[in-house]
Amino acid sequence: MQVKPYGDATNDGLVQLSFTLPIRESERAKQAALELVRKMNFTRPQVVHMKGMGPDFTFFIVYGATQHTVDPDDLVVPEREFPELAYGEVNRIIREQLKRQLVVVGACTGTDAHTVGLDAILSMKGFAGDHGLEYFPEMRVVNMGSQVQPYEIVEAVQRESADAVLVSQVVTQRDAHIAHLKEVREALEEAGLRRGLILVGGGPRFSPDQAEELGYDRIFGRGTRPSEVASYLAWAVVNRAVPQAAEEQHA
Ligand code: B12
Repeated sequence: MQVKPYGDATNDGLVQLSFTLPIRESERAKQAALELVRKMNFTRPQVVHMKGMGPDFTFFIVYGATQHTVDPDDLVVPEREFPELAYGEVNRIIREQLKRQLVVVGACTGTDAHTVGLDAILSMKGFAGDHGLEYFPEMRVVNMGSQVQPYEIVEAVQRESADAVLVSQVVTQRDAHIAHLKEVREALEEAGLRRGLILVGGGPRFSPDQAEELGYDRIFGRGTRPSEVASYLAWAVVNRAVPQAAEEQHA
């Protein structure tokens, strides 16, 4: 069934857009916002909010109607490759497969100082009603915090005999998140540590389909819950046969 956005009435196609233009707040700025939205092929545009952001910028919220429709049943939706597991299952799989704790090193790399997302995944307290990885007795978590350089991650992987590395990137200006994730992967490869390691990246502007391009095993995006990451790690222990290399390090 074809569907269309719903605003005031079914199928009116109303969409809300927000953006900032690099011009001073004025009637001309408002007209520019309306014209821009018309150029995007929205009809009946209305500026419902306009606010100066300092002397040279203006923020807008604009409503406009789209003519486009979409049939959700026609889409090919990527399936998640791993099942979501309960807390006990995650612990059991790790215990039975590894016969020791899974060692997880987590860091926010490069210049990025946003640690809240990484802590949400790693810390005992967790996020959105889920406990973080530290809560799992079969995991040992080393949280390196923010602005960690790739060589420091390499050292930590060697020192801790890590099975998994979790890298967080929140700032995306000039694609810094992409560059920083690649730097970590390259440093691990150069040190001969990539094979047998579960390499996971995450942050609000990533999506799982970026894993291949970045050379990561899994990428998590906005709103990730710690239980999803725990489930993935348990799945990866079984399906990615992590551990040949790691087993040797732990021996
Ligand atoms: C809090 C905050 C800060 C705090 C950070 C405190 C801290 N200790 O983390 C402070 C004040 C220090 C800060 C500083 C800056 N910030 Co700031 N900050 C934010 C803010 C408001 C919230 C971020 C947050 O905590 N989200 C909550 C967490 C739980 O969500 P999350 O990070 O998305 O994490 C989840 C997922 O993404 C995922 N995830 C994240 N990492 C990982 C890793 C793995 C392995 C996995 C599996 C999952 C995962 O799981 C998490 C849970 O679901 C955002 C705006 C926003 N509303 O998002 C701006 C924001 C991120 N900041 C921004 C900017 C620009 C900055 C500064 C550059 C500002 C400046 N000019 O100084 C500096 C940068 C400092 C630096 N060197 O990094 C911009 C980034 C813009 C961009 N596109 O890059 C944002 C988006 C604000 C904005 N709209 O402009 N910031």
